[in-house]
Amino acid sequence: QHCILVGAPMDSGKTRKGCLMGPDAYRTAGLGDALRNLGHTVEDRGNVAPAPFLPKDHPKLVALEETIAWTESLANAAEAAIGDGLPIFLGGDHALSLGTVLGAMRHAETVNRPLFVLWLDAHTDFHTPLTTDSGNLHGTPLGYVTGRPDFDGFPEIAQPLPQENVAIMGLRSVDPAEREALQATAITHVDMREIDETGIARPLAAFLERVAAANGLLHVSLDVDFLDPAIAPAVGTTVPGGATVREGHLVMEMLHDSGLMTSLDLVELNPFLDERGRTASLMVDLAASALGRRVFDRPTRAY
Ligand code: DIR
Ligand code: MN
Ligand code: MN
Ligand code: MN
Repeated sequence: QHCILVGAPMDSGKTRKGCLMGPDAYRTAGLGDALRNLGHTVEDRGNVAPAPFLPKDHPKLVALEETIAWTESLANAAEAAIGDGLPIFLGGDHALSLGTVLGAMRHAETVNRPLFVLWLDAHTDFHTPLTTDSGNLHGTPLGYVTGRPDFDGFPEIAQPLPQENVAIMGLRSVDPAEREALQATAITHVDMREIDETGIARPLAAFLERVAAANGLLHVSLDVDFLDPAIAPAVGTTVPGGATVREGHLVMEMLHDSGLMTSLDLVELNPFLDERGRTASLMVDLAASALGRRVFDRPTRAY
């Protein structure tokens, strides 16, 4: 495959700084070579910059104008890259997915195929600018792309992502307003208890079967805090009880075997909080698994 690295040093989705160092941490941890060693071609498009913006103070929301500006530029970069190969967006905080998923939606519309989104996260990121308590817009991308209201100033969502096309896995920190809104939707939500009880392979296979049956495109958004903080400490919003190294790799290996993934976000890495690059290296290893690194081959799955 042709892998396209797109740096998104976005740090405006929350107050704690450091995610702007993420793209260079992934490059330093050897993401490009890892993909080349798997036989892929790799093109690094460098880092995206936000569209011009004028910062204003807002009573609640953090860096609203900057986040809107990033959404505009990232949607354009994402739409272009998805047409040229398999883009890997190097975050940057999770607010970057406001733009990358929007770009993927535009591309899907152009090629007339449905887009599906797999969200690997401790959190649902289903807030609107009105329901967020923290004011951190990294908690809103799934609300935005599914067409929730009150995203004033952001690019218009012409055709929202259908709720049935979204699955969130790894959940263990859901704000009350998000829980109530999410439960009224058809969004698949898999919490850590379900993963404990059935394993992650079962709900993931069920979702991948739906993507395949619809001939869908699949955007995967991997938040570092999907993983347990004991193995992935370099994230501002750690929540204990997350996915293990093996659960993370199993998801990525199944994604590879499915052949369905068409774009990937690596988000919320804060290298300032890392321990000698161990979280960056784990994220690179997970991306490699998603692109075909394996111990032994498996028979190709039906989906
Ligand atoms: C929290 C944290 N729900 C918020 N969200 C995070 O600020 O809205 N998402 N960290 O990944
Ligand atoms: Mn997130
Ligand atoms: Mn999270
Ligand atoms: Mn429910």
